[in-house]
Amino acid sequence: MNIKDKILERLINNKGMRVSGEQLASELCVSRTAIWKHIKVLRDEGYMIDSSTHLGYSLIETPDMLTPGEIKAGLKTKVIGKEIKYFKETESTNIVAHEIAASVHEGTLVIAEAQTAGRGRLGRKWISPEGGIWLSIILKPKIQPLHAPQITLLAGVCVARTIRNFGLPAKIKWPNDILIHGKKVCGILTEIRAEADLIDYLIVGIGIDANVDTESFPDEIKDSSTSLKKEKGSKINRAGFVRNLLEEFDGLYLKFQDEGFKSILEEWRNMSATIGEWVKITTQTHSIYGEAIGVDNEGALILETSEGHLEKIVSGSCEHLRRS
Ligand code: BT5
Repeated sequence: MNIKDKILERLINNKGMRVSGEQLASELCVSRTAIWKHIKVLRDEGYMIDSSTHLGYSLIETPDMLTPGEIKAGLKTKVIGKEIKYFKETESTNIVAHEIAASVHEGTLVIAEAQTAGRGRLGRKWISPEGGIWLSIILKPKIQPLHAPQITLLAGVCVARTIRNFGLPAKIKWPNDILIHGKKVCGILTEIRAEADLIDYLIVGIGIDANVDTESFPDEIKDSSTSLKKEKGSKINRAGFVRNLLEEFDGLYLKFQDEGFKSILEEWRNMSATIGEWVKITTQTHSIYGEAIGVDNEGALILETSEGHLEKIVSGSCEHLRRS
């Protein structure tokens, strides 16, 4: 953590109280002038910090931003989010993650306030205005490339848990959407770089419509999408949400490494909006209709077709249909 983030962490932990400049300077082994300069930068970033020569600094208000300092204040994780690359705006956090993946530690987070070329699966566009949460986590799991879809399901459980922690009834639509009351609030894009049988790195891109106005989305998705703000009736604390998400991810990813994917499956099934539904699956080559009856140990969807055959779907787009 750099000095500015350390100052911010202390101010956040003592919000509303005074933190003396002299104490900060001696704890962080820098001069009082250096502390003052960092405080000035924090103010420029939108933090309201009161200062008095004798009593020190006091944090009055934090901006609604996803800066590393905001996210790291009080973050309890072992691997995820130890390193954070922050952008006010970037093309796509997944693109940045690909660029840096080889040279950073596992668990590094790339996060942006807005994306200009957010991407979904199969070249689809992901709308990413300010107010959302657009992030990518870089992982280096020791699994075979064919098991990568398991990480998408793991990420889905983490997002659904976090949304539930915030009091909303999230469900997972296979393979990569999180829904609230049947509407999409989050999409997950997992991309890998692999050689032969080993994954070099894996990027989990997660997009959450947190405090965005989905009413301003294009007509095609206006009615099928929603936001946390809309469902809750008020804005959520985005930095707090990201912190919680990273903590859920950290815990579940370690469990996945220790105990394998099976340990996550039951929770996924319990949160699934897809199992028991009649669905249309579109793959690269064809479409299949049937009832989703389960997910196997690899994360593939098991479908019972109208002819009574069992089909295993490893990847594809899934549409929930009404029962006739
Ligand atoms: C996804 O693709 O749902 C994966 C989305 C992943 C986005 C994250 S944001 C951080 C990281 N960086 C990136 O560049 N991407 C990841 P897919 O299943 O293909 O769904 C895409 C479809 O969802 C689009 O074709 C639209 O119909 C719809 N859509 C686009 N933007 C949306 C939004 N903000 N909220 C809800 N639906 C959206």
